[in-house]
Amino acid sequence: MTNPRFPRLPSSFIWGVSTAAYQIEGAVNEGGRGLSSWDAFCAEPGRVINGDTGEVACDHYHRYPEDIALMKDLGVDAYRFSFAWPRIQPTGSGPVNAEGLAFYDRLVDGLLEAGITPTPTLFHWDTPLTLEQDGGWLNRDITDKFADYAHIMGTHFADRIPRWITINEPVVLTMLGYGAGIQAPGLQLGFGALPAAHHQLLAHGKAVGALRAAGANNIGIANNHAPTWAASESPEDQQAAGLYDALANWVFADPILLGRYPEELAPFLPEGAADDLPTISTPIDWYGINYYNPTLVSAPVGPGETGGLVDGHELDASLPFALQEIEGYPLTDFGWPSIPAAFTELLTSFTARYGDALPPIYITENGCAINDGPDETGVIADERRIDYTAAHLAAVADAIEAGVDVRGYFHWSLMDNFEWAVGFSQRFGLIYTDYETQERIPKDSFRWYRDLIQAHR
Ligand code: PNW
Repeated sequence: MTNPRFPRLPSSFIWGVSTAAYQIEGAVNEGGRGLSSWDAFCAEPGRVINGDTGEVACDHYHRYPEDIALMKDLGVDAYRFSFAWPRIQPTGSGPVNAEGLAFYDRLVDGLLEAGITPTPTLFHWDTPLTLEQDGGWLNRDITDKFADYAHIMGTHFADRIPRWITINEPVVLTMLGYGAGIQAPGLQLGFGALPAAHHQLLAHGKAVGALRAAGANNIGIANNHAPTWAASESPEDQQAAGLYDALANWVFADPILLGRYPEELAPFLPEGAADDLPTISTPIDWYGINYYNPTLVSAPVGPGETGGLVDGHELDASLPFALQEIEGYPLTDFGWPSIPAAFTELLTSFTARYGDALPPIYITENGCAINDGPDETGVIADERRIDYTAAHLAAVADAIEAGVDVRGYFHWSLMDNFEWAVGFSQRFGLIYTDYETQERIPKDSFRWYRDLIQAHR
């Protein structure tokens, strides 16, 4: 590896970019789309920074041809996006909304024409509002509804879509959506959120079966993983970190890859959860990892202090662990530390933990918020995004050299978009989005990524 800005990956490596429906599409009231949990959450005062919503976002629903052209110019092999369930079934069950399917027909056909492999996620957090009002992911009924939806999509697209993702980051929806109340649906159930994890895992397993029954193949999940670092060697910190690790990582991976739950979390799962493990562990073809940064965990802090901060929100001080700031590393503009070595550590830990039970890995997300805008000449010199991404790709190359089977990388994100509870304040894109004019401006990192992909051809 001679040039640190040009890490070497295998020549067969798949290069991609990622987005999600609610973060880019806009057009929330068009094409017969039903409302989602996020439409309702954004409408609650004080939930999202600046009162931002996904109502317009990047207007991708109308501008997708331009976005496909940009991806073609970028030279990616594959595009990871998500289907909005409420566009397909406006209330989450029942007849298909033909206009919703037609939008994804146009998108998928446009991608194929541009030589880009569509890699859709069936669910990236935009729960149909009707289902959310019925308990959402806390209600087991959603798992069969999700399987029906998966079957609809599989039947319609199996012949055109060669790689599928069931669910995005059940950990984040569980912890931030149902546990800490930072994202939709905004519930603060603490460990009481774990049924939402179980139902997402069960929905995943049922969807794998439904997709295959519909003729779709090459199916994975996109799970967020963060190495858990204990704040010290003390038994208290070690124990707190172990519990957090089970909660943030292994409860979402062990059931799928090993067909079992981490023991310490069993008391928080719905009764009979173990009976669902055979469905949850339906074999998958590959495993998707979203990586951003590790987490530093200590035992609960003293009275009056909080359980730590997540993106500026205080966690409940009664939790049996506390999140600590990681010091000594460069920070992205979101305040997340950049620690590429922890990415290698994460990937090798997967091989060590799962051995032969681990299918090939794809990195389904990795990226950083760097909020630079255009200078006087219109150039966006986001050197720090190039540094972050190059270093994290080098970390992937290190993991491959250490024997981890990583097949591809989807950068988060193609373009600046609606970053959930922090609205438009954080910019993760290779392309700058001007939210006034909807102009897209490729950043320096876009040209760097294009050159990097070219160099591997
Ligand atoms: C992921 N955390 O979310 C999501 O899949 C994307 O939709 C999102 O835009 C991207 O990462 C950037 O945030 C995460 O608190 C949200 O560790 C929170 C965390 C990690 C990932």
